[in-house]
Amino acid sequence: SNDRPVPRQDGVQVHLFEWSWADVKAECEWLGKAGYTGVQVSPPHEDITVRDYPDSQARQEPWWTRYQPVSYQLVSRSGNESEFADMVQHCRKHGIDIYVDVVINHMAGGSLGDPGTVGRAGTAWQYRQFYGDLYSSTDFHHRKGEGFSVHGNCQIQDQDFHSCYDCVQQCDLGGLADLDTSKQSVQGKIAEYLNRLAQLGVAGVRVDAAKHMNSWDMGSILQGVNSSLYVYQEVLEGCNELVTAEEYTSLGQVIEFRWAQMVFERFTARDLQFLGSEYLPCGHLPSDRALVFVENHDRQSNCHVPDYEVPCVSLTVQDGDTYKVAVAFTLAYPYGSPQVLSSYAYSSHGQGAPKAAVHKGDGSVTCGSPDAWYCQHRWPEISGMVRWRRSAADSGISHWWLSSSHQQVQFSRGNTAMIFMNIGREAFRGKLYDTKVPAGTYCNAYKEGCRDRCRGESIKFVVLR
Ligand code: LAG
Repeated sequence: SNDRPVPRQDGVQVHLFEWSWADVKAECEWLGKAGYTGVQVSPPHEDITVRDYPDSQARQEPWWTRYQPVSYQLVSRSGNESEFADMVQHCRKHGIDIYVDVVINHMAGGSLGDPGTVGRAGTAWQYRQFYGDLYSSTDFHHRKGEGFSVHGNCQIQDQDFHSCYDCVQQCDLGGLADLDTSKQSVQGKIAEYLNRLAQLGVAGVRVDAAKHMNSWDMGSILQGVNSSLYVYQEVLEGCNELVTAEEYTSLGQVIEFRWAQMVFERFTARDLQFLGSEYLPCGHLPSDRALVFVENHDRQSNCHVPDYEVPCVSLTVQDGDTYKVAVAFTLAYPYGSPQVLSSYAYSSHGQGAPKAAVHKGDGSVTCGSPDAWYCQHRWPEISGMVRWRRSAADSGISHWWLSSSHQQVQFSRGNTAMIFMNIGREAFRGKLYDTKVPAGTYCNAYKEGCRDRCRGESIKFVVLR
């Protein structure tokens, strides 16, 4: 049984990818007013530092250093522990929960130039041998003889997902030192880290690479963790894989990647038939167990970058209007807990964040300027739909209508919220009369953004006889 909290159904969280604690803190008042309810921050633990990375004049180190823990000290590019704690407390005052991306499946592997032997906070480490005095060699898996091996452990290979359950959870993920999470002492150290975050006021955690940890081990870890923590786990399930998302649903929510896949397939095919949670490929999780998005930071790094050979399997910010409509649809649809990505342009897989801060200190932001932060969460099409979702509260879908071209969809949620989507070229000729929404003047949330009153475009519903 699961007594862990989940976010309110009409809430929306935003992943402020690579933002500093000072910038997140400065954003929370705006977020609270806009109707957001939570922020996922980048991993706060001590990570590796790399030298000689490309574009080091304009950019910070590659974003992926954050997924290589050296210790659980809260020292990262985003700031130190007191800045972190200050952010958490400040955001709470504005009704914004902070969710932490916790990387507990593995420890650092290194790469790019000299990986260095000390982490960002000065902790000495050596691949698979020791990480300060936190972990030593016996805390890692040593599963020899499966696939190719590095320092006495196998490396996860694509075919393992369909043929070797234990390899997925005991071999190394992309060269990263795989913790033996079946060991009680390892479980205890991870639980201690999560409890420390909860004590600082953190409301939830995204469990990175959860599929690569056994769900029983994960359950044992969570047994020692403060029960008010919201948990959502990254289980990147493909069809017919041996490790399934369902194994993790009793522990918390699971990231429902099949939502992103369904949205990508329908919008790319420009055919909106079979749009919705009942059409997810090879099954779907119950709504209160699922976290959904159109894209995440990994997906953006796979798409439209010349140096990466992984296929693009989601819409990304580079898809322009189609992306905006797909995000709006995700926010309008009452399934799962939605997450919006707020990122920056990257033209290669690992490209780091802009060096300039988001908040300039005079109250203005650098969002949208070339080579800077996108701030997708502030776009009117997205922040307006955050408000729309709140106004729809917990009403279900009614009056779904699909045009014969399959390029136009409309539906209502209760008697206050209605959406018309058009991804075709012809003008929308929806069945405007077929709704519970009474005659009156309504705000076009998609155009208006999140402002309190409707100052821009309004839409009039009249009764036709
Ligand atoms: C995740 N979820 O399961 C994260 O969402 C994803 O961003 C992480 O990969 C991954 N799992 C491990 O936590 C990212 C990058 C990788 C990067 C890794 C560690 O997508 O490219 O690997 O973080 O920094 C990098 C190099 C690899 C190298 C590895 C170890 O790119 O070539 O083998 O480091 O040295």
